[in-house]
Amino acid sequence: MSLRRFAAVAGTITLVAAAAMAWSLPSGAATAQVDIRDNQFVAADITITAGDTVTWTESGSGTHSVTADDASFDSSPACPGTCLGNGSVFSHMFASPGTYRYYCHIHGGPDGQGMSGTVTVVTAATTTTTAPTTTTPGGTTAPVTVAPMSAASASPAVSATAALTG
Ligand SMILES: [Cu+2]
Repeated sequence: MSLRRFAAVAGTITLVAAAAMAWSLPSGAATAQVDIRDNQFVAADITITAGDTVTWTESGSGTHSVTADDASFDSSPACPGTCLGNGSVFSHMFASPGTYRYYCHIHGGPDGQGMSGTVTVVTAATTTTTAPTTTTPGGTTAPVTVAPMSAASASPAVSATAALTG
């Protein structure tokens, strides 16, 4: 493969990857980070925009969970038992505005007890967004058309239909 050909292929792959990302993520979606320590969430209270994702990463050495008061998400439903540990990552996308309290099964509880935190989700700013345009290099975009059978060859199909409805 020549260098020029390689560059063209690499460029196409980059375009496809960019298109895929634009397709899967809401416009302007961001990711907020929260640190899970022994025994607190840092920052405990964060504010994000609807559609954003929060990623919790444990830097502590104990066992913890990220559990919503309203059960809308739970990193570790079986905790205590199976919990997050050092290096564990948990993510949740918040689609709707509101205030979401969460806590650790082991060191906290609902309503802000002990090891707990709050995610405040505000409405996304109103922006005019255009649908992402995707290109499929080498792909077929034309609809599949089926040629009608000629009258001469239609009789087997007719008998098949009769068998189905009979
Ligand atoms: Cu904990």
